[in-house]
Amino acid sequence: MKHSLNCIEHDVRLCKEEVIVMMEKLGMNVDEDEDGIEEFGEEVSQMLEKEPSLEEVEEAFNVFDENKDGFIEAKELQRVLRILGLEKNLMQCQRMINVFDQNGDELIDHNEFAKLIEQSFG
Ligand SMILES: [Ca+2]
Ligand SMILES: [Ca+2]
Repeated sequence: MKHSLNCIEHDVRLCKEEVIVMMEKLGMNVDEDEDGIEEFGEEVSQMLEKEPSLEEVEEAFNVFDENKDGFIEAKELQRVLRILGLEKNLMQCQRMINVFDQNGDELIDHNEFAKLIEQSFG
């Protein structure tokens, strides 16, 4: 159990590296007509450069939380990863969410997201 959790955490960290690479690529190709990607890219790279402030974490959360219900679900994570060029199936996204889901509702709330940022990017 412990072992598999470590693997998942490793997975998440791998994803972070992939995201950074993708953000760099996006940074070079932001003249596409996809509104929001440029802004999203800036926010993510700012987030990665330094300790994110509560406000920045909140902004990032809102990027993920497409339907604005205050929770990030697997589908929403999948959507953001897809924007970044990472194809993950729903089960992989759910697994990533479950690593940081502390109250067992299979969703990431604001508090859990803040911890995720801390652990993944800190
Ligand atoms: Ca949501
Ligand atoms: Ca939760």
